[in-house]
Amino acid sequence: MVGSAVCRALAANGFGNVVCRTHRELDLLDPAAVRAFYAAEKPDVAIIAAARVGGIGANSADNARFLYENEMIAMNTVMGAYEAGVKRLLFLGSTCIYPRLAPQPIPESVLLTGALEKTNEGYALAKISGLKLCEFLRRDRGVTYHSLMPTNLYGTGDNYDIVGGHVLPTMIRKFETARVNGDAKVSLWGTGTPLREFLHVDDLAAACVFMLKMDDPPDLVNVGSGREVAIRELAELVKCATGCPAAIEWDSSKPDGTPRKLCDTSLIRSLGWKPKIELEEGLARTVAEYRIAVADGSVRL
Ligand code: GFB
Repeated sequence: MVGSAVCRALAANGFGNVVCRTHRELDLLDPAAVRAFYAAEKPDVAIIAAARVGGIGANSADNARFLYENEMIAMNTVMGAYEAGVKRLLFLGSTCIYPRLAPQPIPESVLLTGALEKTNEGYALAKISGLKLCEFLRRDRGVTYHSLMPTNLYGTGDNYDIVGGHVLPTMIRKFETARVNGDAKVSLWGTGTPLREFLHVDDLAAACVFMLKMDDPPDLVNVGSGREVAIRELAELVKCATGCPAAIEWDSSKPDGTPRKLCDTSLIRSLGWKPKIELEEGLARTVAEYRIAVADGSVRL
């Protein structure tokens, strides 16, 4: 989802010579394959959008896999770029790198000041390693490697897996399925009280291009919409966007995760960037895209 959005944004900004690799074309867990890719393509800039990602269900069921795969991807792609002489690199992480009980909104400065949220500790640790590797290479070896930490993302090309997906696409699928089947109830996870922030992936892609155009960007920059939404409120928004009349049931045997995760975006805003896609607008677009994908059988699961 993120890689494709970044490619679209680069093309829209006139960057014609973009080399992309899908998961099938290049296994980022394989250091030799990554080295060979850099040696063959000799990019001026690398953007690390690839990751093993998933929602609270996927993360909490297999923290080992999220740690191992994301650590390998980060080490291979960042160190591989450095060894191949790439001078500029943008590493993408996630705001789950911050302490579970961080002050809200979460400033970049609270990194590593407290314990992480257990449900996605593996993913967070791998992303912290990646951003630290960028920071060390920049400080000690003179390359411009920097990181963006996006809040919860959604939009074009998302994964709609019911068990492993993130909350927003999962809700779209649940409400759409209930609408089409005429089901009376939709079952959602947790208590509905946690607060989350959602950013459309095209806004993130625009932020990536913006940061890459800066000569001397900060090491670590948050990117979010600045709007906090309770999971219950999100459920009502998705219910409304899909036009599904079903009642909502909360399954409190499922985890809530971190209670609140709103990132402080004052740094990126002070640099001159702000998001453009309001949640209601992005949701309407995403539901329309989901319906097209269902109709043509291309929904990513
Ligand atoms: O997007 P999500 O799965 O992950 O959202 P996190 C989880 C929140 O939505 C929890 C509630 O409070 C869930 O209880 N929820 C309600 C649901 N219904 C559902 C449902 O049907 N499916 C899902 N998945 N959740 C992720 C991390 O954390 O955030 C990742 O696990 C990553 O590592 C990502 O950092 C940005 O927001 O809790």
